[in-house]
Amino acid sequence: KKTGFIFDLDGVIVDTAKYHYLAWRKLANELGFEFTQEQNELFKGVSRKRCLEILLEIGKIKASQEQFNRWLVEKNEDYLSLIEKMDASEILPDVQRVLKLLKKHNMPIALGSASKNARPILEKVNLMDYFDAIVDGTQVTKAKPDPEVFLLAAVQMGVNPKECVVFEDAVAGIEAANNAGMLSIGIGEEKVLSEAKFVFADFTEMDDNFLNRLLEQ
Ligand code: B16
Ligand code: MG
Repeated sequence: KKTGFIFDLDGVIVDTAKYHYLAWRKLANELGFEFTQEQNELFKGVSRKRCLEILLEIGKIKASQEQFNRWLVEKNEDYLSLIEKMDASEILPDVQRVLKLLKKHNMPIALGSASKNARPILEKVNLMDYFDAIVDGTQVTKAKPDPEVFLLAAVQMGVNPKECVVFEDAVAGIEAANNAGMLSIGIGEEKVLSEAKFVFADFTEMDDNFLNRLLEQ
């Protein structure tokens, strides 16, 4: 029996949140208002479109459909230029140790991300080879906390959802994992990710014993 392991991207494998933040802040400033790092917390795990809706609510700005779509493109172009030079040095601590241990035990591994830029990012940081399945924002119609992204990852790995483990940094992502009937593991702060079955500050806190127990569950 195999356990499937699903990784979120932003905030779990790499910290792209800082680049998303810079791109959203640039747009906000152009539109004449401030966008704080604290407000950026609301954007984690949330789709690009929903992020822009929230940003415009913060700035109290009304937009036509055409303007809205133009700003979406503009933000993404800025984001893409910011992540252009990303490399393996931006992989978060001990991510490779965990991926290697799972690979050593032949466990299926999937990505479950809301980002439409997930593939190019995995390529830049050179982690593509670890993944048996990649489910991203180009394939799902319902955003986290809907379980769609993780259920699709389970299908693509050929594993029962009840036998999947999800690593997530966003509240909506933990909810999505729970809604999928999967074991949710929060990466971040315990008080924020209180709905998760287990929480670790980062992968350096998760030892091989814990991982080995997950393989056997
Ligand atoms: P994009 P994840 C999410 O990635 C980010 O957390 C979120 O801030 C972002 O808006 C979303 O991807 C969409 O990203 O604009 O690149 O399509 O955490 O689900 O890996
Ligand atoms: Mg995330």
